[in-house]
Amino acid sequence: MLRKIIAVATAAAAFLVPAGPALADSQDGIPETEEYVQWMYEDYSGPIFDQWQGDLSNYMGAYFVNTRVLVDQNTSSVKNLHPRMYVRAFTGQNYTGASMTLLPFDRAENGMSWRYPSLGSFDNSFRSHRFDWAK
Ligand SMILES: [Ca+2]
Repeated sequence: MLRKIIAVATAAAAFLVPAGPALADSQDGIPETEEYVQWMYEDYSGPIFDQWQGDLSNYMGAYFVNTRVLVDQNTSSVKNLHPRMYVRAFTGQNYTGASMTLLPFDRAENGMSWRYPSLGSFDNSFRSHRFDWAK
């Protein structure tokens, strides 16, 4: 009987204890590891939209944190904080249109980077994004 109680208690404890480190919180306004972060203005300034890992096929109903400002076609600087995955940002919904690739965090090569303080012709154009394991 005691052995059974201990087994049940152990199972309950295993269920309650998190399996690993806490995940980053999307849309809490804090840039964290494995997030794709968009800012309304250049140089990573102004309203912010931080999205942990998951893809977004459109930005309908997506607002910069603590604002009533839509993210859709309103981004002017970006960072990819994922250490291994690429981010592709698209000018169309559902990953269509022209796209720009961000390298994994802290990487730069061949004129590409993990961050862009301004977006040139892509300014105010992004409408979806996804994480990819390759460029
Ligand atoms: Ca965050």
